[in-house]
Amino acid sequence: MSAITSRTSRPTRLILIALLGAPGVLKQNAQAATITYAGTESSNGSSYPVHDWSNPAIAKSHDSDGNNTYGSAGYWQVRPMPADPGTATIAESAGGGNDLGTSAGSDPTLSSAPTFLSSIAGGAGTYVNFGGYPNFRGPDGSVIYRQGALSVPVNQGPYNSPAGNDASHVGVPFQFTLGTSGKLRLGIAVDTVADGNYAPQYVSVFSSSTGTIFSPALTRDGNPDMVFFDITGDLGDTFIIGLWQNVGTQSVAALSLITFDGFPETGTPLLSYVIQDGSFHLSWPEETTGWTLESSIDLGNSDQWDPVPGVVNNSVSMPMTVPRNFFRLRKNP
Ligand SMILES: [Ca+2]
Ligand SMILES: [Ca+2]
Repeated sequence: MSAITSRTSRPTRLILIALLGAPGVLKQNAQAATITYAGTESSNGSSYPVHDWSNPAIAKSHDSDGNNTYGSAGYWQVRPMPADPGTATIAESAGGGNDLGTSAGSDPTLSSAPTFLSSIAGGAGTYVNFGGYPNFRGPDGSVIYRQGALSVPVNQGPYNSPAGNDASHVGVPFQFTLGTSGKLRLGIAVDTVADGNYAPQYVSVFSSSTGTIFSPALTRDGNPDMVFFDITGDLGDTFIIGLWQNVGTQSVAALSLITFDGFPETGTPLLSYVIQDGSFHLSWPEETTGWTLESSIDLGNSDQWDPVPGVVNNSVSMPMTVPRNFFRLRKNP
């Protein structure tokens, strides 16, 4: 057994140097939004990652920020009820621009708004929660509810879709606008009302600068699906979600859960060190590119910095042979 010490730090100096090395890094140029389909998580009758969206004990395939729960940056869980409500049901109509049920007098939508949104609004439809709907975990990852939904008419179109020209209709369950620039992963849970007829064939996200970005075709089988999109945008960018059903199958489509997750910060990598067996080991995240590790043995007099040799995959080990040594990551010009 060897003694190991570990510590991470993000000194102010390192950030300052990073900015000097990359002039303009703080400049916020307006850029066109981007939308990318990121994957679908499905419950299938023997595995329940969608039902367990907030439960870190259940493995997730598409969590972007590494804590194994969806909705870490914010969520709306539409109109859940006690798990065994007897004959109680919800069937309440809602106009366009509604608050997604957060102000409902009984069994309201549970929500935590992400800091990067300036607004979010539900589409016209009906809040529903009936016997036989699946049980979902609550936001605490533990309490079990019978999950409700916002059911919207799929009555716009026909429009082009992956199924073909004028092959599908669409309804809009919600839209949101960013209050700051950033990158987020949006999760949308559908096929959540125990009947695939009320599930969408596709989920889409639209922005004026990207047009409509579709998911692949979903399996409309009454087993919940959670569709993820990665979105980058600037303050004021609006994103409109669509639920699609092919011509001849269109009716209504239900939305039960909206989640937002962030991404690990990539602007300034975290430099970590470990001392093990008399060697000093420095590293920073392997996926980070564009930084050079430099060292100086005397900050006060010369401020002389030299590249550290032997770095492989953002990692280097060196013997502890000098009385003191300073290290920094410098952004490559
Ligand atoms: Ca997460
Ligand atoms: Ca399904």
